Amino acid sequence: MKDYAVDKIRNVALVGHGSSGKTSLAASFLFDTGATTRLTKVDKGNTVTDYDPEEVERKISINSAACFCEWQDHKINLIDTPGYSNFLWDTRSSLRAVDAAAVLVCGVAGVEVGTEKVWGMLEEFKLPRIIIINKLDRENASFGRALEAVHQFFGRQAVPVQIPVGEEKNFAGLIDIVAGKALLFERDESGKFTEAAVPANLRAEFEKRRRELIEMVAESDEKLMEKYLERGELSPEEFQEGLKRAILNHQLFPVFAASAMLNIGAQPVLDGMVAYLPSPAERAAVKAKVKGEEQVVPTSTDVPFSALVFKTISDPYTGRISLMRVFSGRMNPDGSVTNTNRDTDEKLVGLFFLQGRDQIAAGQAKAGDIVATAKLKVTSTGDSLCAKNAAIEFPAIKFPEPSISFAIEPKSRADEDRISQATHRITEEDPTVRIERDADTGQLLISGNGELHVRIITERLRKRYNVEVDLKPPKVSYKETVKGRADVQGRHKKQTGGRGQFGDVWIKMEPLPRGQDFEFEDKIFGGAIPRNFIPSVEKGILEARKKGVLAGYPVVDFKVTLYDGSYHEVDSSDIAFKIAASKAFKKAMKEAKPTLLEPIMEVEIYTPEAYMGDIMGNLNGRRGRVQGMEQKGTMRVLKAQVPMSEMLDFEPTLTSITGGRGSYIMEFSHYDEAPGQVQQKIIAEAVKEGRVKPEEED
Ligand SMILES: Nc1nc2c(ncn2[C@@H]2O[C@H](COP(=O)(O)OP(=O)(O)OP(=O)(O)O)[C@@H](O)[C@H]2O)c(=O)[nH]1
Ligand SMILES: [Mg+2]
Repeated sequence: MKDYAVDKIRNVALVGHGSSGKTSLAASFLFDTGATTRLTKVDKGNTVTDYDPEEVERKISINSAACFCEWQDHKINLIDTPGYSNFLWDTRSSLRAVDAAAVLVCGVAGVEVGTEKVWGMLEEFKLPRIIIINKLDRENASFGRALEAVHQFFGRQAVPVQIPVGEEKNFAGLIDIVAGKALLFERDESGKFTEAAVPANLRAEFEKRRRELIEMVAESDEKLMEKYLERGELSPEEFQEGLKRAILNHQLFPVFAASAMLNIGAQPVLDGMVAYLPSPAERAAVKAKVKGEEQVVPTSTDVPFSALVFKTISDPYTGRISLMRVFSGRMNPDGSVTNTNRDTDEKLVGLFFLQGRDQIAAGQAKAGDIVATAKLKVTSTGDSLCAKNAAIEFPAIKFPEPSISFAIEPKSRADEDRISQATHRITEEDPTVRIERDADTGQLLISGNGELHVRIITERLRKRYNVEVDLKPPKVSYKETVKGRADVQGRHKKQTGGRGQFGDVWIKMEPLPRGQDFEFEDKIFGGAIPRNFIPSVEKGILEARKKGVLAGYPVVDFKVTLYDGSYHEVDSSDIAFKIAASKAFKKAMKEAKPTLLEPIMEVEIYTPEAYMGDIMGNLNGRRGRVQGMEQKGTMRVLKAQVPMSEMLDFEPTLTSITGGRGSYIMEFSHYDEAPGQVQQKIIAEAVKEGRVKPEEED
């Protein structure tokens, strides 16, 4: 492939709510630039970027995928990211590899929960962005309404650089506001178009939007504003430069119009990427720790090599593939690099560009480009690679903690044996998955970002690693605490034959405010217990609190004060005091009005107005408390707090109530006391599972 100078490269992520058309638009780009010979389709399962069998089957993107196209003498590296909430962690890491983003907004639904989530990420990483209102061919699509929603959510900086010609089944193309002409597309998906004058019926709209755009550009810069006020105009150069600078500084987000499915409007978006989005050298400075000190890493090929591994793909055939964004320097395919995080050298065995799953040999890895390599030994996602001794380390990539757990049961002994090997490979690729044995129940737990995520991982276990498992209902992490006080003695005495054991403690237990976890106070005076045994008392309580007396869940938010006790010159030991403390803990907890706490989730539901009533009713049945309601664009946003145990099957319910138009996000909020009836159920369950045993008295 041709060698592109750094100013001829663009790195752009396609982001947006699930199903807004990112993968389809990538398909149009690839076809229009000749990277593919036909227009591929998500619904046919033949796209370049949704190549994983699970993606093909479910027709959604699960993983970020890289591809590139060559357009107007530029190389545009694209990352097609997932929009579905369970997989947004991957979208977030991919944003570390790009210099700008294209935000897709559905022309029917407008701004949705995923749009808002990705927008938040773009703000966090301060990335310039363009907005594409897609699916304008669909029934009920409206550029104006979607734009209105964009304004409400993200502000007036979103300014059209295009307006559509026709909508819904009459969507025929667009007017390029900057060039002042119409582009009329064939509807046969060929991407062919002819240029024409702005049609008379759209003239007024065009003039108005053009004025708006010029004013926004003028407003973004004092000098331009002066010129504009003086002359009532900007020269084409002033306007073009001003527009690009405003986009770079996040003062303006140009809005495009498209139908990815009909391949209408894709090429003008590529033109826009080349003209308005920054090259790697123009982006905001990237900082890293260089030999321990924070510095700017210059986008130059004449300085030491540095790159960030932003994604790892575990391919059963090629092995491990590491995708990296090169920030500085250059590296040959057989070069040696240092993994700064692990302080270990890695030998490269080849470099390539990814076109979906296909590998295209790369002559070099150069500053500003995105490249991949295979078979690195120790490197994982988030690690920095650099020239030997350069010691360049980019900020780590943060991954979310899993929010849901299922128990998995291997179907056979052989499956059980294969699990640990597979677990390693799976977590390497997806650092947000945990597969671990629960210390209390001995059950194997799989944790992830949502039900779909966990289901996809079990499918992957089966298809890729030949491990068959049954998935059991998700577990909710309950906790236990006390509401009252207790004052008890715990005594451990075994003094028959040989060396005896003796420990004796008096403790007080009392509740602490929610979230304060645990406190231990030592109030022993006058040597009732020798000082060296006091840490053992605390340890005994720490160990005992891992399993509460009600249902075997961890005990939180309480204080223990050790205030008296006795010991034996010979028979007292650390272990004897630990046991005495643990006995005292159990006794005290039983006396101090123990109770169960359940996790409460903060839920935000996005829905068209029509379904509000049904959703509120449904939340009531789930013990939900509505906290507030907002209107944003065409959508209502409902905020509520709902116990986690009630939300486990909410996803399919919401889909069926809203016909797939509603969506939600959920985050842990706090722990709250569970109502009596719910507690009884949890306790009965615990007894059945063997988490708590019948009383063990001494
Ligand atoms: N009518 C119409 N349908 C579209 C358009 N773009 C995409 N679709 C359809 O919408 C569905 C989702 O498209 P995708 O390209 O997979 O959307 P996505 O944003 O990649 O979705 P995720 O990756 O799962 O977040 C598919 O059935 C597409 O055929 C469009 O412009 N018009
Ligand atoms: Mg997709």
